[in-house]
Amino acid sequence: MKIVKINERLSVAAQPQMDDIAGLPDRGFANLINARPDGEQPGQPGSAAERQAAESAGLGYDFVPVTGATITEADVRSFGQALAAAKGPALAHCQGGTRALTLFALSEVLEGRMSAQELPALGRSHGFDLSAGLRWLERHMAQCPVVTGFYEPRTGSVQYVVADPATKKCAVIDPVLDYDEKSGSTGTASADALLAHVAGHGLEVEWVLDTHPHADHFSAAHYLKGKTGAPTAIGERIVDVQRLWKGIYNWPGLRDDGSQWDRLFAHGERFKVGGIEGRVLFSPGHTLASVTYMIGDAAFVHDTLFMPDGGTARADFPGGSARALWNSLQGILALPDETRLFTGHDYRPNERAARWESTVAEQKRANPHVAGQDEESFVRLREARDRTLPMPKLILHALQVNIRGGRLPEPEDNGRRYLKIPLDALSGSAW
Ligand SMILES: N[C@@H](CCC(=O)N[C@@H](CS)C(=O)NCC(=O)O)C(=O)O
Ligand SMILES: [Fe+2]
Repeated sequence: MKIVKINERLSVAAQPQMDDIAGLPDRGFANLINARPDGEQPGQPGSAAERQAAESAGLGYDFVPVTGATITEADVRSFGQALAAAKGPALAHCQGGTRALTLFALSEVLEGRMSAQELPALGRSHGFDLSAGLRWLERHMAQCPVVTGFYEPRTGSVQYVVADPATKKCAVIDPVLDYDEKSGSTGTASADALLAHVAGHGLEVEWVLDTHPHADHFSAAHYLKGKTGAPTAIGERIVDVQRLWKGIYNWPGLRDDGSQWDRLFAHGERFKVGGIEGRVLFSPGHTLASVTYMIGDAAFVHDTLFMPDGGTARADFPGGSARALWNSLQGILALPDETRLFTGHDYRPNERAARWESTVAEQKRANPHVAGQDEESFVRLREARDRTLPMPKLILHALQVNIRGGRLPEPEDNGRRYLKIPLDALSGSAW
């Protein structure tokens, strides 16, 4: 059996036979890693026999079966973990050795110990062709935006910068314009922190996206469009929200055609952040217009699912519906298990540190608003909880700004801007 030494910790080989395995400890190996699915070829020993031979020779044994076309990030991580946990030098094999070396190289790149550009040379220097591994990395990177969350503690909101590392293009999602209702002051510190991040990382803003017209803070979309020139967008059903609140505010002059945004997204519409594919899922319930932005493997689910220990968003604002929210949750939970979910708020249950990233699998397992619930039990639970919640402190302040894309009211003849607060328009009073 030809063994190719890659480094002190790893060698790779083609398929070993039983007596090769028995001899591995004498050749200095402590572990055997099998990257080959069972039953690829007649006469192949298979993982059960290999494991038995390895264990009777005193070797550790790991089985990480892949084919060239089916390598996943979990496979790459498993291979890296097997190698890291090996008690001494490991021998990894597949049929000819290429998959074993590919898994190693991909794991080194994902762990940041090697760059993708070094793959071909690593392969060549050991007599392997790693070009399929390089293509895997390119595909993988095209699917994985770098997501930076910015927690805004006054309203528990999470703003995001979502970047394509290959092109340095990014989207900003749900930016916050600061507002202190006691003094009536507005400010841009939260939005400026996003701009500083963008500048510091050499990024270019391609989109300023809102997931829904927020009821608890002002959107900084209009401010950021002014600063970056990037187009703004929101879900197309914003027009329904405009019509609803146009009545509540008695505001005949409000344009209710969504023209305050550069683009209105319909369910299923696609867009790009650099080279990464974006897709829009209509996810109403919290509001009539809510959308989830799916960018590569990351879904910005805003006020649908919070972190698992925070349950779900409320559904009792004008136009809200617990039943619609349940349906939207089903659409999100039908995404692949490993999809990264980024929430729109975190209210820090039990005063834990703020958190905003989960996965579909984690939500299905650990969020009590979805695990073990059905539509009826969820609607009962959601509506019962909503009856206990006072209206958000800023709902009447925020909606008149956010249904115009984050524009403050026009100044009056003295140059000052004023908000308009309808009295006795909403239920949910604090007493
Ligand atoms: N206390 C907050 C409440 C904000 C609020 O109602 N947040 C919405 C999202 S915009 C929510 O779903 N809250 C769920 C909850 O409070 O349990 C405020 O006054 O601003
Ligand atoms: Fe919200």
